[in-house]
Amino acid sequence: MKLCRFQAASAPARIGLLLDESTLLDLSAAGAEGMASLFERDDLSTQVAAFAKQNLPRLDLSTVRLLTPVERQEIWAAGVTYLRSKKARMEESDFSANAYDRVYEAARPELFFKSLPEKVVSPNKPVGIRSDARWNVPEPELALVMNSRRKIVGYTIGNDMSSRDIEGENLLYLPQAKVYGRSCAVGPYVTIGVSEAEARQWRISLEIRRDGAVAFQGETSVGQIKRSFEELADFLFRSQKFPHGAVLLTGTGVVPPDSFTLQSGDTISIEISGIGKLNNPVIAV
Ligand code: DO4
Ligand code: MG
Repeated sequence: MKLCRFQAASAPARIGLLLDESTLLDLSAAGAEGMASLFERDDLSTQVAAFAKQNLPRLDLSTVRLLTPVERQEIWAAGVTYLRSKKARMEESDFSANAYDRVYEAARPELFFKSLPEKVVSPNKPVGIRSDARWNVPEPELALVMNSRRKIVGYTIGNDMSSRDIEGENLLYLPQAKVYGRSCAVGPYVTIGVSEAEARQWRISLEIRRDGAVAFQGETSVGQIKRSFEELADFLFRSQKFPHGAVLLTGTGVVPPDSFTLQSGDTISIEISGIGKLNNPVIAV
C-alpha cells in the first residue's frame, strides 16, 4: 500500500492512498489527520485497508500536486553503507580515505543530520546545487520512515544532494557539502506493510537528463546495503528522541563517474521498485 500527501488546487494538504497508477483515494475525507499521526498507529496497515473499503472520494492523479510525505519529521542520513560509496569517497580524497575505509567496517555507522522538515523539497520542485561548488551529484537513496517509537513503518525515496569537491577537500566540511538550500528531496509515496527482507529485493535507479538526452543512468539493488535497517534505526534513536518520528536516508550505491557534475536545468529521476519515482529539476542556489 502506498500513501502520499497531496494538494488539489490550492486547498490544504491531504492524505491519499494510491489505488492504481492514476487514482488516489482521499483518506482525509475519512478523517485521517496526517501522515505522522497515522504512522503512530499499531494497526496502521489494518486501518489503511479499512479506509480503502470506504466509499471515499477518488481523484485522478493528474489533477493533484504530490507533496513530500514529510510533515514534522527530522531527516537524517547514513553514509558509506554501500561498497560503491566507500570506493567513490576514498577516490575523491586522499585526506579522508582512511576515515571512509574505517567507517564502512566499524560497528557504529556514519549518521548525519540532513534536513529540517520544512526545508525538504517536494516531488517535481527544484533541488539545488551550491553556487560555490564545482562537483555536484544527486544521491538516490531508500529512506526509512520511522514513528516516534523507532518502528520502521514504511519506505520512501530520498535524494541526498551532495557537493563532492567540498566533501573531498576536508571531512569537516561535510555539513556544508550536504546541508544547504534545496539539498534534500523526499517522496512522493510511502510504501507500508513491507518487511525489510522484501524491501531488500528492490532496485534503485537514477537517471539524469540534460537537453532532452540521458546524461547519466545507473542502478543498484537495496540488498547491497551492508547494514540492516534495524541497526541503522537503532543507532539513530540512541540517546535521542524524535517525538514526530524521523526519516533516515540509507546511503547511496549509485555514483556517477568522476567526470560528471550536475548543471542547472538537468532533471533527476530516482526510481525504487516497490515505491515509485521521485522527479526533480535542478537549479543553482
Ligand atoms: O561521508 C560521506 C557521505 C556518504 C553518503 O552520503 C552516502 O554514502 O550516501
Ligand atoms: Mg548519501
